[in-house]
Amino acid sequence: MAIERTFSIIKPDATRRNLTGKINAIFEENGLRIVAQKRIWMSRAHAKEFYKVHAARPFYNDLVDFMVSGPVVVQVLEGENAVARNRELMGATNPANAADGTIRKLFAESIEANSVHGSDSPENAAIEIAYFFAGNEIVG
Ligand code: IDP
Ligand code: MG
Repeated sequence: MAIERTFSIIKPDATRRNLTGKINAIFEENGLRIVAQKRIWMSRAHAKEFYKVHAARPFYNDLVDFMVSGPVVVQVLEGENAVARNRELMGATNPANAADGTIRKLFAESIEANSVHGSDSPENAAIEIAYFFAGNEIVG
């Protein structure tokens, strides 16, 4: 299986509760390497652009408010089948539906404040990585 990269965000609900290390440990214990990482406070314009695919959804404005409510940790994760592997580790969007042991089952507060973002395809991973990181910030 090919080595792949995916884009991840540790969301404001998780940074607020000081969970960055616990979430990173789950990635590292499950074969994903953190090959880029920085803690940032997203601007509203940046958050709106990042989630523009959801602009027509009723939760869009609340989601943008939430994503700028505190710092986030943006990351590039690398490993075999990293996009799908990370989605497995994250669990379902709604923590009520997330499998035991997943990050969202363990840590999410709600369907909105669900602790992590992960790219949903290799194509989107490439777009999202380029949106937050320069090439020389990613060191495998
Ligand atoms: P995903 O993060 O599991 O890929 P998406 O459908 O892409 O889920 O939604 C993006 C984000 O929007 C979710 O992670 C969550 O924070 C928020 N969200 C999704 N659905 C709802 C909802 O029904 N109510 C409130 N927020 C939602
Ligand atoms: Mg998504």
